[in-house]
Amino acid sequence: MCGIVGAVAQRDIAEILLEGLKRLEYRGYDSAGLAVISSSGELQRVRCVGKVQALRDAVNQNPVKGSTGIAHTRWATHGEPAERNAHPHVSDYIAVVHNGIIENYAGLKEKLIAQGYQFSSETDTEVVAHLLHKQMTQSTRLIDAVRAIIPHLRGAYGTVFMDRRDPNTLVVARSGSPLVIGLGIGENFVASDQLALLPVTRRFMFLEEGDIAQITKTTIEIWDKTGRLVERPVIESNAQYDAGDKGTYRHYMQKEIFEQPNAIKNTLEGRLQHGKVVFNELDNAAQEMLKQVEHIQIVACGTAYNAGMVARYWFEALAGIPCDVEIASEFRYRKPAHRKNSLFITLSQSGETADTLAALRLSKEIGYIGSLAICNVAASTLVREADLVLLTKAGVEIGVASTKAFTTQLTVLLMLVAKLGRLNKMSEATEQAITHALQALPSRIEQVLTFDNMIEALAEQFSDKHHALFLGRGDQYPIAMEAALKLKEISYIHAEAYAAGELKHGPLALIDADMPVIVMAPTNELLEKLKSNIEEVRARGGLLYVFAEQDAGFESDSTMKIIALPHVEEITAPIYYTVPTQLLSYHVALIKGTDVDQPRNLAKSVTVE
Ligand code: HGA
Repeated sequence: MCGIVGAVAQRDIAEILLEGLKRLEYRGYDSAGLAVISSSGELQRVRCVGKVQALRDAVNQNPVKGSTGIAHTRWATHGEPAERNAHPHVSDYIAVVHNGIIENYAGLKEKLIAQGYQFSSETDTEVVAHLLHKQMTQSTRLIDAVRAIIPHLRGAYGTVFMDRRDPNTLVVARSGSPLVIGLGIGENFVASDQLALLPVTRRFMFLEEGDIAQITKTTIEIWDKTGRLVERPVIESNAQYDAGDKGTYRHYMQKEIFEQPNAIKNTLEGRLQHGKVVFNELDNAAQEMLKQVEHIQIVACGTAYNAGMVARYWFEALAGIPCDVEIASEFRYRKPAHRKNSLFITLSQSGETADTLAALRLSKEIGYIGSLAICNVAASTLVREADLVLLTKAGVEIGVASTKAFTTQLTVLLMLVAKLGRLNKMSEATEQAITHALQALPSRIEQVLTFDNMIEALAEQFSDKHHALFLGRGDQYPIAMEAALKLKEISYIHAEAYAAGELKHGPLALIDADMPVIVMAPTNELLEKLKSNIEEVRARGGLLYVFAEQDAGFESDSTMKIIALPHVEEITAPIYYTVPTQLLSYHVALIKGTDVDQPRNLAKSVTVE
């Protein structure tokens, strides 16, 4: 989602701000802007709709100079993407950038208008700028004014404030939206994501919920939510990010699809030993707690939710542990009932997903036996707040449509199934079957990636379609859901997923030659049932595309195209069958000419609810 970069330095910082925003581009946004205080105390603001490159062009036309400034990429929540709504928002000498939503902005706006403030945007953010300006008439220091207005703001936000009359100071506040301070020598920085600041520093302080900080060139003071002056640890980051690093690939998404064998290898490394799953990060106390688990509640959003849905089949079938899965935005407002000895599992690539974080916080009130986060970002809020953490080692995922994060989440989940299963009543033989299948998985995925050309040719047949139906049974049903989501996200084709047995209860009415039906048909005990469902579609003139094993007994003809894949172990088939559907969505999107890495209206790391 939107990105924040700020700097208080001893050099011109326009280029640092622009480069920082560029590095946050992958998160998805619709407009961008910056404000820099000049040496004579002027506020120079440049904003535009569109990409950071457009902002850079505008800055080249209207150069800004100065050593203190703030910048922002906006993903609109209140007010259309337009220059007037782009951040920073200004109230006389105050400038503000903001991630998140001020939920009570309407009431505040009404009062401010009654007091004579004029609004030039439809955003909730502009309310904060005017409110702070009003408060500045009673406070001498920016920090005092910020502390005075924060209790009046409801919602989730990460905010950076600047006063052009005090060009040596930035004030930042975090409540529900991440902020990190980057430490330099004689200069300091702030951003919503450390990746933005890697060209200028590797030393970071991560703000915690409710923190307010005052940053100058040489000092950093942080107050926690109780108003106490606190120290936050300085972390040396080894994060990697090279904006130009697509190698020979056309898109980050394509690169990330092809990185999956390695991402899975890294995620497995050191965790499979002699046919057993070993999580060194879970200490004795954690193991004792896991022994008590009688039920699992998984909560996540989007692709991560689909991963949770696959895990439900695994937890129940392989480990014998009842498991429920729920979308975080539903769970958090549903007043869920308490369950005895239930483990609360959250999944999130970024670890900053607002709804998932809120669900995790709610789980602590409900009284789960403990919480466990599966996440790709070690320095994220989710990782800090969960009792137990299992990291995926996918590496930075830039494409908005998640690929390697999904398959590595599934990899960790399957290891967890083995771990919890063994603490329950799973046999050693089942654990060995799981570890064996996981060990073989990277090379299996390498094999399936060689089908890229064939799937590229297949994609031609989808690009003029407006709808598509994905079918699966058992643990392939959530893979059909993920495949449909991927096609929607990047090709803008309307796609739905159904459990194949559900077809005759409604969706069969949709079948005609314009509705391609894609079937996930690995060899397993449900294959015969699935074949009957396929016949139901054929009998009604449907056009089928079936992903199956070479010897599954299917033959291509004019109504059915078989994509015959090499053999894979049954347990890991959901992970393996995901890959060709990722390639299919990618190639359809290429043919349609969409923005594959930053699809319209979408953002990575969904930090608003
Ligand atoms: N609500 C603000 C900021 C939006 C945001 O944080 N998006 O991720 C706006 O609409 O400008």
